[in-house]
Order: sequence, then structure tokens, then C-alpha cells
Amino acid sequence: MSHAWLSLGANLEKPVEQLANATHLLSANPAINVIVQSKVLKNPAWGKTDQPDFHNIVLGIETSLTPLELLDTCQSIENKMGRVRKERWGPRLIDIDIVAYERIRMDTERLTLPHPHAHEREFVLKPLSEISPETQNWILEQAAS
Ligand code: A4P
Ligand code: MG
Repeated sequence: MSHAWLSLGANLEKPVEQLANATHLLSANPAINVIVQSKVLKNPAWGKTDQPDFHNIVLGIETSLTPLELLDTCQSIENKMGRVRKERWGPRLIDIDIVAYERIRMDTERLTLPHPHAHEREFVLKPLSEISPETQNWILEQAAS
């Protein structure tokens, strides 16, 4: 089993329920155990600021999926929950990003690890520091190197 950290964000239609629903769907996958969940952080939208506030959490999981399989799983949950991709950084029912997968560094067309924006996003760093300060430090070190 490998450890990974997921960032979940929502800013439409009862965001806290969307986060709980996504967490539930992730734990329902037999290849994923949700081990730890951060507190919910309500915060202003980053990037594209003219949209409702976001609610964000970070989950620590254990998984037998490879990084790409995990990405597929996250995207299929987003789709199942009715997410429609319209504009980059725009409002969303649910967004599930892979912040880190073990200490793997990769940069491919579909997947960049650690997540390329994690180190500059308070809504990732703050919940991550609560559940895994070592991973937060590693992400900041990677960005500085
Ligand atoms: N991709 C590459 N690396 C990763 C990774 N580590 N995890 C690719 C997940 N996906 C990764 O993402 C676009 C593509 O990124 C995917 O197809 C995948 O192959 P997307 O989710 O389809 O599109 P998006 O989310 O609109 O774009 P992007 O650039 O991922 O946006 P972000 O970074 O997810 O930002 N403000 C607050 N406060 N809280 C938020 O949660 N979220 C966003 C969305 C903007 N502002 C926010 C928040
Ligand atoms: Mg995304």
C-alpha cells in the first residue's frame, strides 16, 4: 500500500456536503482507505476570484492504485458527482487533486507530482500541515529546489 494526499475543493450547492460525498465515494473504493481527514477550511477563491468562496479539505489515504490509476479514480468520482469542466479555475461542485503520492516526482501530460500549485496554495498547505507536516515540508522543499 502507498500513501497519498488528496486536496478536495467545492464552491457550489452545499460545498460541505459535496466534500463529504466525495470522501464517501473514495472510501467506498476497495483499493483506497481514507486514513485521515483535515478540518474543513472555508476560504476565498484562488486564481479566479469572482466566484463563491471555496470549502477545502485534504485527505491522507492508503492505496494499492498507481498514481495514474488514482487520478482516473478521482476524475471518475468528479464525473459521477456531476462535475462539468467549463473554465480553468472556475466554480465547481467538486475538484479532487492529487497533492502528493509517496515522495514521487513526475511531470507527464496527465499528471504532475507533487501538484504544481500545492506549494503556493494556503487551502492545500494549511490542511496538510494539520494532518502531515512532513509532507507539507517536503512540498515546500521541492518547490524551492
Ligand atoms: N493534472 C496534472 N497533475 C495533477 C494532479 N497532481 N492532480 C491534470 C490532479 N490533476 C492533475 O485539471 C486539469 C488537468 O490537470 C487534469 O485533467 C489532470 O490530467 P481539472 O481538474 O480537469 O481542471 P481544473 O481543476 O479546472 O484545472 P486545474 O488547473 O487543475 O485547477 P485547480 O488547480 O484544480 O484549481 N480556490 C480555492 N480557495 N480553493 C480551491 O479548491 N480550486 C481551483 C481549481 C481554483 N481556485 C480555488 C480552488
Ligand atoms: Mg483539478
